[in-house]
Amino acid sequence: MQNFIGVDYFDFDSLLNEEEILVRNSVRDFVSENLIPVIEKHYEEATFPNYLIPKLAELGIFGANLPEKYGCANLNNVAYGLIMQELERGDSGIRSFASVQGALVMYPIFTYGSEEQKDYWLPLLASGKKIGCFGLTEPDFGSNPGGMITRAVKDGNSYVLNGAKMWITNGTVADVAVVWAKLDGVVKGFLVEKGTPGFSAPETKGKFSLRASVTSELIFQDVRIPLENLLPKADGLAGPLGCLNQARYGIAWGVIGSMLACYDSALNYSKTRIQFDKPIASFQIIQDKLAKMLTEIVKAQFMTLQLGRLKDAGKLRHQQVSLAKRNNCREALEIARAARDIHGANGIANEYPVMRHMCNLESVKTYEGTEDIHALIIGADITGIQAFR
Ligand code: TGC
Ligand code: FAD
Repeated sequence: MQNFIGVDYFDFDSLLNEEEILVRNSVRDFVSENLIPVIEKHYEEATFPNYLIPKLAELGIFGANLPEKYGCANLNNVAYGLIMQELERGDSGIRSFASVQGALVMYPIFTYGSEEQKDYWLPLLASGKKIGCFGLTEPDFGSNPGGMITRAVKDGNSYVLNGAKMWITNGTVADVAVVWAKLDGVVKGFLVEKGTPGFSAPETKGKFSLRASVTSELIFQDVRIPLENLLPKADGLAGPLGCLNQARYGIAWGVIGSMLACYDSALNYSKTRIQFDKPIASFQIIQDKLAKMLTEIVKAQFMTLQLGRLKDAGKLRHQQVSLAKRNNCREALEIARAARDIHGANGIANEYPVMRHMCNLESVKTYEGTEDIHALIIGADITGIQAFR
């Protein structure tokens, strides 16, 4: 298979160090060789390519920006972001898998966990021997997770959990769920292991989006877990929201991968598709669409790189993450829609990746905070007036 080139219209690569380029290129090759040849089949059959998990672990993808002490790659946040970009060029489902494992399961254990929890879980999760999920959203509380109903009550040497979570990536296949529930009215994080009596995680069927990704409900009926399964350092809604910053950061990079895949497909298609005796790429309207796509890719690349540099410098504010997540998801969808249009009827066929990316991006725009919620986060920051309620 021919190597994927990507977009480097403004010599973006000159702003990356050797390690960042090496990491990006190895994940890029991995995706070209191992994921792209099989992804359409998985998408059609609504299955996740489980057999790639050990290979992803070998590449150091899970929790790639966490310390080596726990079996992680200890990469900087730009290299981490480039990994997300390359995975999502293949499919948002595989990036989602890596996002959840690293940013939403390993990160909270690393940040809020006890030494015992870190020593036990992080190497298992980094090596892909165990899979995790993150349960925040509930049937009646999505954008407003602070209203959650799921409760934990202390009873002797246990906490007893009751409630339900919905739309949980990897829920059915996870060995451990990071579950957010109220204990005496305060949001706390709990580790709930697969097989704990009263805990079930049925798969959500019938999705038109993120089909190559497992999505589930989590149900807790008098689920008794030991006291040491509480994440001791998470206190209040800021706990789960802190994890979301990590995942939203990864998404801001990830969707650039979808942009690259759609743009690449549209550009190639337009040069070979003949109408009115000429390639459609020779028509001004098509060129305008391609120019707009390229422009948004270049803008997203620079904004997101600076986001990563701020994160590495410890200066990143969560409102900046919201701005990038919101912008990049919206523009990725616009690019996917324009690419779909340029492919004409072929744009709806699985011979090309654009419709799959387009459908995936509808979820990516919604999860980790909808476009409108991120507008309100930015709005509150710049006006000082909170408009959620
Ligand atoms: P609010 O009063 O604003 O904040 C409560 C406390 O949290 C602090 N805080 C943050 N801390 C860290 N990072 C952030 N981004 C934070 N945002 C707020 C805040 O300072 C406060 O701290 P303290 O110490 O004063 O208590 O909370 P609110 O109830 O008004 O809600 C704010 C809002 C709406 C922005 C928030 O609830 C929100 O972000 N809603 C969107 C929900 C969301 O994004 N859910 C995602 C679920 S996980 C998911 O989708 C995974 S997809 C996985 C995949 O990739 O497959
Ligand atoms: P709602 O909150 O009901 O929003 C519906 C609409 O109302 C949206 O347009 C929204 O922007 C708008 N709206 C809401 N409040 C306001 C307001 N104050 N002002 C203006 N407009 C508003 N969650 C997890 O916890 N873990 C996961 O692993 C996970 N994985 C997911 C995987 C997939 C495939 C999907 C689709 C979702 C996943 N989610 C997960 C859930 C996701 O985070 C939520 O869907 C998202 O936060 C939005 O919540 P909601 O769907 O309940 O929509």
